[in-house]
Amino acid sequence: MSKNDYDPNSIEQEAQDYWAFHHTFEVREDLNTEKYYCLSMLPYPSGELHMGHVRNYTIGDVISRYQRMLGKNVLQPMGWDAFGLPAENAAIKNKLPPAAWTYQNIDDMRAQFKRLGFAIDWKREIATCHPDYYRWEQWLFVKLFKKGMAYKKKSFVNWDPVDNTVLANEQVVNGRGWRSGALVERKEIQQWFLRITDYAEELLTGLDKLEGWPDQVRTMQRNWIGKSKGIELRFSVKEDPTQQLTVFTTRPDTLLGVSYLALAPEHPLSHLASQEDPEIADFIEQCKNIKVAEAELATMEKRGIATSFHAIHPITGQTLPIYIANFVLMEYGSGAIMAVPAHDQRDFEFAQKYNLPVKPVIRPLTLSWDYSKEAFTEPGILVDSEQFTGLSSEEAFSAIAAHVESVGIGQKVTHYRLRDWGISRQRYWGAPIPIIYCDSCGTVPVPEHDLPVILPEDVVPQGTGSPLASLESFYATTCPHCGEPARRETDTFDTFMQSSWYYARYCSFDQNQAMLDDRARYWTPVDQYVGGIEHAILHLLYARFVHKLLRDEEILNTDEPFTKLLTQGMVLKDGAKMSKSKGNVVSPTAWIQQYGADTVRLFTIFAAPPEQSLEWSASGVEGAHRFLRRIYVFVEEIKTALRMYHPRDTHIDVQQLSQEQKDIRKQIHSVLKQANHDMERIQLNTVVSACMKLFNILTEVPSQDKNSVLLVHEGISILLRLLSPITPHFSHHLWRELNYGTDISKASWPKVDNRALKTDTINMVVQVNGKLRGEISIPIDADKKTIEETALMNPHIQKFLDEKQFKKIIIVPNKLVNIVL
Ligand code: ANZ
Ligand code: ZN
Repeated sequence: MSKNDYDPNSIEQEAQDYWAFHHTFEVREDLNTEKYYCLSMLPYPSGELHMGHVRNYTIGDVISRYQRMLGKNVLQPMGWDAFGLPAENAAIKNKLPPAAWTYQNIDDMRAQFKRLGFAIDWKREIATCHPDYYRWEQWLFVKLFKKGMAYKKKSFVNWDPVDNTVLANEQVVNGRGWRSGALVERKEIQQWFLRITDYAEELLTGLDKLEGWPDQVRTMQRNWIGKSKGIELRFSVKEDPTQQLTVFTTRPDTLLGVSYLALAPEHPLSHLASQEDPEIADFIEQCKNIKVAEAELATMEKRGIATSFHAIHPITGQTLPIYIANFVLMEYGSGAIMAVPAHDQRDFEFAQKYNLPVKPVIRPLTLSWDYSKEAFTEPGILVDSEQFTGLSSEEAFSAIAAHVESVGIGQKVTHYRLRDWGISRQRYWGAPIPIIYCDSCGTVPVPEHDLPVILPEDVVPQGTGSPLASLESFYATTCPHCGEPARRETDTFDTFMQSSWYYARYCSFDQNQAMLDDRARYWTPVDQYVGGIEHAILHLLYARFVHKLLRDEEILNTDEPFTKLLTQGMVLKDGAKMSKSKGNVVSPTAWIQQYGADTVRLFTIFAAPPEQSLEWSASGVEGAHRFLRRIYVFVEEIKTALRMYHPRDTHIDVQQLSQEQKDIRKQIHSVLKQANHDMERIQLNTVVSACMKLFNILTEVPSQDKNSVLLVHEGISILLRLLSPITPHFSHHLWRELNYGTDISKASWPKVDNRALKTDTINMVVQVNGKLRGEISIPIDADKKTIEETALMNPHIQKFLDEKQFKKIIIVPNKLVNIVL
């Protein structure tokens, strides 16, 4: 390699040393400068850098560096989502404690991240498995427990009867335990929950204001919260006048079409029915062992069993059978439904199977409907509905709701699909839940001065049972109230707990007296959040919820944590998502070694718009590298000429430029204008296209005089600054080489010179009495009087003018002059 050759490795090392030595990316709170908090979702420390990371963090880094050059006080931190299942699985395999594996991975990955040159304030780094971090989560939990926002209730888990352990959903493979192969059972155990449902309405309405979020994500969150308006209606039970059966329906307009009622298997009335009937007991038992995701409800086979109970229709007085059905969920509404087979597809399929009547009560407005084939589920006009016949579905909703309210058997209600957040995990590698159980005092939170409850880090899980539950040194303690021997909670927090407030902790990373402080109020909300679409629902919803909890504790002072959200697309290889299971993973490390970080960064930015999927391409990487090399070689060639001018002598006197040079300068600034526009809307790939265009313009400047050199001088300075967020090392090096300054990351973002965009003169057509008679050329900023005079003086026009007598002159700016005689 000759001395003039582009050598990314040494250039990148040199730039990174410079930034480290000057603490370039460490930031402080500064009330005099506009703050900008740019955050990328924190990685799980798997130990292996992959292309998804490179893409995510490069996009975040480009935004951060750009905002920095706009003069803002920019925070970009990094940390590790360090608890979780993979570490436990690795521990079982390697017979090493998860802690050792995790800390080693963090060290490896930090080095890989640093190699990419991200503008991160590394002194704020956090690892969520560190007691300094999770102690504040425990602290918050205790506060929430005392307020009643955290509570315990029974809920189902996947139980492996051979390994005697609770399995995470991803450890259940085809209904069997991943290690033992045993059929997984559903088991009900006590677990901790946070009352996110108290915030359902605010979480929903808040989405309207999040205009900086993709619509897709907002829609997904709306659907997840699932607000439904309907009525709750009580049916009397014929056989037992002490019983009333409450159903929830969103379609009170279909009330006259009810042909049976159906209960969830866990419903109390189902339980009552099972006591006298072993077949019913058996059916309920079978339902218990089938775990249904909500999405499967629509497609799975509808099964049920009749009870001996009947309900009385509140309007017709008719007797309706009561079934137990596998598609009715205990956790939604009231756990019981009024079934209308003519207008609900699930009810229809069930009715077909068990020979129950289908009674149409809603007719479509126009088309005709074959009610024996499938349910008609749209709104329409009521038929066969007594006094409500002839109403529209909408009118009937109000009329029937009013009716049931007036006779005292029901009322309007709103339900949310959102459930409270289950935060207990029966796992070892997580933050301990700070609760103590005492035989006399009950459930006691760990007092603040005893926090953190530290997770022992030297445990190697075996995959059977819960390690903490059999670790006496952990669970044996004394009651904070009465001092008697007591037992610690051995469940740990869901890892979503850690990722729902880390963005705030970066601001107060070294605070050991409180969870957060003024610095968190200064930096939050995050101005730009960048991460994967796979977090569209849970992570983002939990973080929004915890932000509101912190606001209500007066720890934070805004409503939402993330003002803008960018969800970057996937990285594909040959059209398929890069993933270990597909065996098509391209490791970025070797590519970085061969071509340098800047090339890999440039490739990931150029190959696709940030939100779309990116197809990995070796030739694309080579192309990116060639582009940088061409710039490098070009700069080497013109270096001597450019260096003759000190930056303060490089002012271009526009008046002195030739027409050709003016045209070139116009091209440079119109490319810059487009690049700035795209940068602002984070359309980063076309910023790179702009850089390519700009470079081509510069290579074609005919170099004759001082002004040509100055033009190239200006153009290269723009080019390096446009590129610097994307290829920071490369730009840093050449910026210094050309004596533009010492640190391009502190240079100001290039501004468009609007004068350069203007053409000096424009042509206007001249009409006399509406007829085209000539054309004039006038200065672009000419005033009305000048235009009029130029038109009137024009020899072609003059011959049409009658002794300069005219009635008026109409001017259409930049277009035409009409002289009316
Ligand atoms: C009668 C009816 C007639 C219904 C009709 C729908 C259409 P969303 O909109 O999702 O809230 N339902 C109520 N509780 C249920 C439960 N625990 N498990 C399963 N299904 C339940 O859905 C509300 C509708 O889902 C309710 O309105 C009820 O069926 C059913 F033509 O009542 B509907
Ligand atoms: Zn006690």
